[in-house]
Amino acid sequence: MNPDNAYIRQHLTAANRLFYEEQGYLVAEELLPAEAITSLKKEAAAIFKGGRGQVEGLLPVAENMPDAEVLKQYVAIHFPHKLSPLIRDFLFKEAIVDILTQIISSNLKCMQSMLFVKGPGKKGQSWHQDEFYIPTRDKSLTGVWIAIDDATIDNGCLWLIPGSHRPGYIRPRVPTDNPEFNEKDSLDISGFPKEAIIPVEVKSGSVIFFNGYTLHSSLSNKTSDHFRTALVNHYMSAESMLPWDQDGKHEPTDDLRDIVLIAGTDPYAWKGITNVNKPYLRPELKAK
Ligand SMILES: O=C(O)CCC(=O)C(=O)O
Repeated sequence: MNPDNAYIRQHLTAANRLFYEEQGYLVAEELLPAEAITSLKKEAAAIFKGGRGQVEGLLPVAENMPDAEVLKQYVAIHFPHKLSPLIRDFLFKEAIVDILTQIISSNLKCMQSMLFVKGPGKKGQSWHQDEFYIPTRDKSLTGVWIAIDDATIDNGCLWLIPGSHRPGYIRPRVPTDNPEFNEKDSLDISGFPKEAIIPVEVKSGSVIFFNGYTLHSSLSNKTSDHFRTALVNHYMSAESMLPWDQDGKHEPTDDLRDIVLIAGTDPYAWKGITNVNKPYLRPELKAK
């Protein structure tokens, strides 16, 4: 496969689509305009300052505390679209939805957003497949990773293993003491050759699309002064039910209806919509 086809220049091409099917990811470079990204960055500061509503764990903000000082205290918040109309609008960005409706389905729903701040020294996320956490019935889960800051190897960009979604099963997790990761377990990637594992460095405004079975991770932010802010939204086909109990947080369900319909029609609209997932701060593993 030509890795060049990993890059969406303006519109998705047949070669891009084929690349996505075979490699499980795509990169749309600088897809979103700088002004949109600037507004997102300001919104991130407002959220973590408590300006969009109180979230358990948010710390008091001293008067005139610079945004960077506030943000350095956090790794990520889950479900920010439930606090912020601006972030909710990002779920519907035309340039993103246009691509998703071509790689997933014309009927599209979103069930999760996550806003990563990841300041200097913050750890990364161990190897995983998103479908382990958010199971769909038709393997349509897709991550949309929007770079708010430039993402580099130094500040902890995404790493992934192209083509690793193809076997289409969830791999076992093993314990890890890798200090790069915030978790104590990880998918075992020792069977993959080094060259199979790639960093996805992208400029601010770029968007990475990846399949829910694609193995991915991120390492720690090794800079002393750069954030690696990113908004990550998860989508799936509206045709699939969503048996997602949030790792046991909720009662088992065959179809979690805490979703946002993004495009097309919802065959399950008759079930109504719920609001059970509340915004929460991602817990951080403290250094020993
Ligand atoms: O951005 C990161 O550091 C990790 C993101 C990720 O693993 C995910 O969105 O599933």
